[in-house]
Amino acid sequence: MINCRDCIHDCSGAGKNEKSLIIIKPDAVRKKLIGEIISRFEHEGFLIENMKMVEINKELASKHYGEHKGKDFFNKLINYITSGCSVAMVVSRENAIKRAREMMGTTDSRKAKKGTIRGDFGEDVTINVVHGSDSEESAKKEIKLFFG
Ligand code: DAT
Ligand code: MG
Repeated sequence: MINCRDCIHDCSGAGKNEKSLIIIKPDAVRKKLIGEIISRFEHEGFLIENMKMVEINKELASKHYGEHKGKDFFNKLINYITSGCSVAMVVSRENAIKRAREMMGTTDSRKAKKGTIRGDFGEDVTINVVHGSDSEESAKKEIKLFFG
């Protein structure tokens, strides 16, 4: 079996191809939103380059959210992201990072606009459906953390 990212064909289309790590978080998996969320990315021209279901453990969660260590919401965040299965995926297109974050909506789902993923399906600032990398540097780090 070969990974899509290793295949010889270029399915990405024109333009500068950028990658982002997207996580479909446990609340979205429980709400059976995996297909809906993947469809939204595909309809916006993202290529799904790699994908897996993952039960994020405390160690992986602490590494992924390392920048928030010491903040008052850190334990709540770790308990939530380790509360069930997630789907991690590497997606790509032109301006992937910015476009994915626009599609996700703002961190607090209650403030996210309707039509965004968090605005449509999120509950609050913790239970907010999806993660998306916030810079090229974070994307590289996060993709390595989840996919090696
Ligand atoms: P984002 O997920 O939009 O990139 P972030 O990187 O600032 O937001 O924070 C990571 C996660 O931490 C976020 O998805 C939910 C949680 N979080 C952030 N700010 C919070 C706050 N003020 N209260 C509770 N949880 C928060
Ligand atoms: Mg972030």
